[in-house]
Amino acid sequence: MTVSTFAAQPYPLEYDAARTALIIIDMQRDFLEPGGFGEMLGNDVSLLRSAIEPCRSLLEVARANGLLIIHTREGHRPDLTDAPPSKLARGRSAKRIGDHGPMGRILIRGEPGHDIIPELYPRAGEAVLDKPGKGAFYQTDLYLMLHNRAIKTLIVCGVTTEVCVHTTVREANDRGYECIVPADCVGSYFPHFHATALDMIKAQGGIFGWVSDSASVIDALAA
Ligand code: C5J
Repeated sequence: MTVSTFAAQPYPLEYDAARTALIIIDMQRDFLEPGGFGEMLGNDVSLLRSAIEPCRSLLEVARANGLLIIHTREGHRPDLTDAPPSKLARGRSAKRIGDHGPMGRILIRGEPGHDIIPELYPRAGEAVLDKPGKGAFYQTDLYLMLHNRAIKTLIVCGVTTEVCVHTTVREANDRGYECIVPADCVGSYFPHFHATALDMIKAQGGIFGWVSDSASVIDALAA
């Protein structure tokens, strides 16, 4: 075991690269691309797109260092049997999950908008985890994947900071994982939620985890 340290808040985080995974949450075309579902709902997707380049740099270093890499996608079966009626009804918007959107059926597995953006596209051999909920542990085999590789530390990136990233960090924290979130590798349509969500993670001595930045995490992994 080789112990290294990530510079982070509220204090440096010790980790073993062999027991560390990079998890990239929901960097999907429908959330991030102009013309997608996110923009159709009136959101400014540039607020999410700023996370792409830092994520790409971190992904490259994680690949070079042999970290376990897991990409997630939020979405549902075409027949919507795995989508709670409350989620389908939410927002009362003109377009809902399963309806036809600019990039195919919205948040449906196999549709173009559901897939991961080209900049961060998974390589052969990297795990892609389809999740029906916000948290990456909910109704997936993520726990099994991490347990079988004796993973202890999770570097959590992706979108959106206060929704799927936060839910996953909370789920991971309750299961005993130490999560570090590079602030520039996560994004939200709501800058104040983004800032507060990061503050909440590192508050009270790191109640949910640690907050860092891509440069610090990359420096540590590449050292
Ligand atoms: C994610 C969402 N990925 N905002 N989903 O955060 O509904």
